[in-house]
Amino acid sequence: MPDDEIILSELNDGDLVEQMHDDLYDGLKEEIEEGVRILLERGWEPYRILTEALVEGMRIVGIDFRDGILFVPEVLKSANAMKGGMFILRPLLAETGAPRAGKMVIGTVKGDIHDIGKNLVTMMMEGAGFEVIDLGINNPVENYLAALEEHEPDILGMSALLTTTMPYMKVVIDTMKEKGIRDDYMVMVGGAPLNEEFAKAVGADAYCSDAAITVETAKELMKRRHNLRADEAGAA
Ligand code: B1M
Repeated sequence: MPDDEIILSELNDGDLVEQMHDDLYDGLKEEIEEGVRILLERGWEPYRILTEALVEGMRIVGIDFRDGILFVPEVLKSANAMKGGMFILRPLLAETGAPRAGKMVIGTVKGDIHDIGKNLVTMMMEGAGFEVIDLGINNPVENYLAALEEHEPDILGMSALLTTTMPYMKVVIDTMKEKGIRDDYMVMVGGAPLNEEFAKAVGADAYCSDAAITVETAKELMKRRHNLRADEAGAA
């Protein structure tokens, strides 16, 4: 073993998390998986590992990608390492045994292949007791419509990470309107370049800035929908 090799298990929590940011940057999947396991053994909550070690590390990768220091092949390796860590955390985040809170169909829009954020949202929603049907990436409007018909969810979620693909959300919502099914679902949208204003402009019910807020918002919308239906039933 070379003298300068870092033994992850010998680092204190702070140094380990920093080392994981570096390892994510370098796309070292096995090291990320080991780091996640060590933090779990030390009693860290899965959600804390996700946010402080993985999401924060990916934020740093994003800055250097933007600034032309990292390029697509390197960022793909980082994404792969991140997915390795997420794979370990996924069942733990879903392990709440909560009753079914609702059903959501989610997918990244046409032309867009970013899926890390969407996968995180899926994990957190499942953890909160939602059934989630994940359509994956690069979804044309037909995929969304077919999934709505097949799965009859309460919520349609759409993700977009590019300013060039985010307008496609309006195509999906407008098509739902044309078909007279828009109001049958709650539409939630998210992705780094979006904001509240955009969500309103495309006709979505809610903008979600991160996975935890997505869960809160979904619960809130489900409650509202439930109350509305109870009122309608009472009035009938
Ligand atoms: Co891309 N990329 N990328 N990329 N990439 C960004 C988005 C970019 C901001 C980088 C930059 O310049 N700083 C930039 C977009 C610029 C713009 O549009 N203004 C960009 C670009 C330009 C590109 C390419 C065009 C590069 C090229 O080829 N020249 C290309 C496009 C490919 C395509 O999609 N057609 C491209 C490719 C790639 C990779 C394939 C290399 C890889 C994706 C791998 C993968 O996803 N499997 C990649 C990555 C990894 C990134 C960055 C670095 C990280 C994205 C990420 O995973 N973030 C990203 C920079 C950045 O965003 N900082 C960047 C971590 C994730 C946890 O956060 O996705 O925001 P996020 O998700 C959050 C919230 O947004 C929210 O909750 C999530 C969890 O908290 N959320 C939702 C997301 N979706 C939601 C849906 C919901 C609710 C909440 O529904 C209800």
